[in-house]
Amino acid sequence: MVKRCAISRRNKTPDPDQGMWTILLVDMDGFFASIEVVRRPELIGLPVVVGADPKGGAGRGVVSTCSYEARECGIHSGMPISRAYRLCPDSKFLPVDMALYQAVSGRIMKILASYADTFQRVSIDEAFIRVKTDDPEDVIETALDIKKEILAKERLTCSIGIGPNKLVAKIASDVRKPDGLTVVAPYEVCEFLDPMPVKKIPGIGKKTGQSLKSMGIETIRDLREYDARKLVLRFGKWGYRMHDLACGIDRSEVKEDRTVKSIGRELTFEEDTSDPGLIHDSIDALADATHRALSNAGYLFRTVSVKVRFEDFDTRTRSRSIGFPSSDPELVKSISKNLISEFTGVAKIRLIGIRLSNLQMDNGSPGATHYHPCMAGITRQTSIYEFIR
Ligand code: TTP
Ligand code: MG
Ligand code: MG
Repeated sequence: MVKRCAISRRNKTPDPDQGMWTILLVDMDGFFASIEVVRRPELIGLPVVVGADPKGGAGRGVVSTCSYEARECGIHSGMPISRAYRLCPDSKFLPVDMALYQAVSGRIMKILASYADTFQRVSIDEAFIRVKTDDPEDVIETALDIKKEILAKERLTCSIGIGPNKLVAKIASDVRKPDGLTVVAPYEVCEFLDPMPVKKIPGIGKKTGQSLKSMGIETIRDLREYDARKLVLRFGKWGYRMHDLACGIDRSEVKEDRTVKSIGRELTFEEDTSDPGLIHDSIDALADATHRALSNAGYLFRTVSVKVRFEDFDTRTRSRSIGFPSSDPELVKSISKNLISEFTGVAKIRLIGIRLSNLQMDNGSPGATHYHPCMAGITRQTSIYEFIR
């Protein structure tokens, strides 16, 4: 049954190269929280929440992550910090120390890259590793060595998914956590994916999930067995890709991405506000902080985006591009103010953010630095007081 899905589809032949390579996805466990526990061993075994200040339940902002002990109380990333406080007021609540996490991430990425034929960092705590072997014993040994080295050097655990392609490795990495290792051989792919809900496939979110449900498709097997032509009629090209993924076919390559895509900063107000003066000052402060990060990294920008989250959590973004690469902080400010003017006076605002993208290296900049894998696409959330006090 398993092989049939990959081989019997006339128009979907497996990648001829697929047998030679194996892909690992390494994802650190409870990353920010685990790093905090390493520097404060007295927190071992306790619920630890990293994120905004809960202020006795009245705090704003969100949970960045939490330890597995805190997860047992129902706390998770992205949850309002006030809710996390209500669920487990005895948790140790700690602020985000991004500089520390980036430094640890940089060292871990170096370790991971040393095991790879090709390496792709995906986020601050996650990377794909492609190794040239399809011998499961070899790959498992590599995975165990990676785990041992990270544990010995950083005292942190990770979970690893191993599969014939990125899709399978990614889904496998999440099957057993923390400190998991899940191996899916090419002939096991359909058996592995079939029972899972379709939302396990990257790109299938709430909306697509609902559309698929209305078509009677709930599991990956339902999707795989569905007529691909009908999916294309409904979803366009994405329907075809979705069907491929449900069959365990993913030809996307592990490739090193050495460019920083964007640099952003955002802040949550202490209280929802429609005060134009406060919004104006905050934009100035955010623009300065974002610009500082941009020039420290040695980049120029072409696009400025602003993000606004209203009191009801409705979130909007607007962007404007200029015809030339710039490093001018005043331009960041003026474009941002212009873009945000559409949203002021509408409703109270909870959060604002500025992002600079379409970046290129500023080779003439004295502050130019080489790419650091931890700088890609980072948004740092911070308290407004850090900027305007
Ligand atoms: P994840 O790998 O998604 O989560 P995690 O490492 O904390 O836990 P898991 O064991 O489930 O992998 O994210 C990596 C880090 O990114 C996380 O430690 C904190 C940060 N992060 C946020 O700041 N906000 C978020 O919403 C998420 C999902 C992550
Ligand atoms: Mg993680
Ligand atoms: Mg991750």
